[in-house]
Amino acid sequence: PSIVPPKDLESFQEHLSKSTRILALLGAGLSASSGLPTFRGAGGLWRTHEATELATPEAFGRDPGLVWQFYSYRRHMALQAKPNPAHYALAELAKKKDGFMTLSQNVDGLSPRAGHPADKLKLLHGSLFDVKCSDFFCKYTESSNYTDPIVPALAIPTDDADPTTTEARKARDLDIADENVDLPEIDLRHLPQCPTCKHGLLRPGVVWFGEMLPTTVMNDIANWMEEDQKIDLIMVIGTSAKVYPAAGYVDLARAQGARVAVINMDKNDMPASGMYKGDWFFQGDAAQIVPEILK
Ligand code: BJW
Ligand code: ZN
Repeated sequence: PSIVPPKDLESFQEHLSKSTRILALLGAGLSASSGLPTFRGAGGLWRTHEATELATPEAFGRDPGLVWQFYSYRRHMALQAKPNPAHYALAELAKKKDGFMTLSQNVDGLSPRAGHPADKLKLLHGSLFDVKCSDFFCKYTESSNYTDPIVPALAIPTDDADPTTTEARKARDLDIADENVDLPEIDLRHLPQCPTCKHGLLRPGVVWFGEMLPTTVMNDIANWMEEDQKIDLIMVIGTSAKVYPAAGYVDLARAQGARVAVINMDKNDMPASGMYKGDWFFQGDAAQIVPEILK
């Protein structure tokens, strides 16, 4: 059954069909239905740690073993997860519309796996499957590394459960996120090592707090958004829209004429600048709403 008010659906779809330049800004809520946790609120805890506190250069500097176990777990979960109907609906729209661009804060690889055209998908915060050297002066990077675990020391600790049954497999997968399960101490030498400089630790190719977003990504977006060009619509999907510069694209798009459509589970999670006349707020699970409004 539809959970979208028919009047809103009608006016949104009419605007969408007339729109020639469209942005989609994606956040963790898009992948929530695929079983991947969000950052803030419920689910934002990993063991006893706030996810946002592990996503920092300081945390990696202090305890690279802990941070790698967090990311190794997330790589594993993302590889097990499947794109949901919203990922597919966005990928289809991107293929159909010329003036379309997706700005994704997600690092889980689900949009690419749903077939989203790569030239219309900008990964603002990198990818769990990119890896780079943590030495500032070393330029080593690697993309599309799907090895799970990335090194043997990061294998999820096995318990006594029988690994041949699905239930046991599930229990095993979730083990390391449970704070009651002991986290193994990992010797630094057993963490991923840089093959180029031979002394740096490798780190996930994601953007942590205080770090710059990839320059090429920022430039591509700036070019697409060139000031004098009109933007008709920005869809803000499953994001708390609190992290900058990502959240700032809503206002930049608005300044170029865009109407804003928010798709979020929580009616309080709207862009910082609030809602304007002519905007839409579709409340609910993105995996259900996005395919419905893009139909
Ligand atoms: C559902 C749902 C369902 C749930 N259906 N919906 C200007 C002002 C103030 C501060 C700053 C500023 N400019 C820069 C800053 C500092 C900082 C920042 O923004 N801080 C704010 C928190 C205030 N920004 C940075 O540091 C950025 N870098 C930078 O600015 O560099 C320049 C610079 C350098 C040096 C000095 C100064 C400037 C980098 C930001 C990098 C963010 N990185 C992370 C981790 C990525 C790696 C990883 O995945 O581990 O990115 S943090 C985390 O937040 C992750 C996310 O992409 C990002 C956004 O989170 P998201 O996706 O919105 O998730 P949630 O959990 O917040 O929200 C989920 C939403 O879904 C909720 O609304 C739910 O209701 C909803 N939902 N289920 C629909 N089924
Ligand atoms: Zn290196």
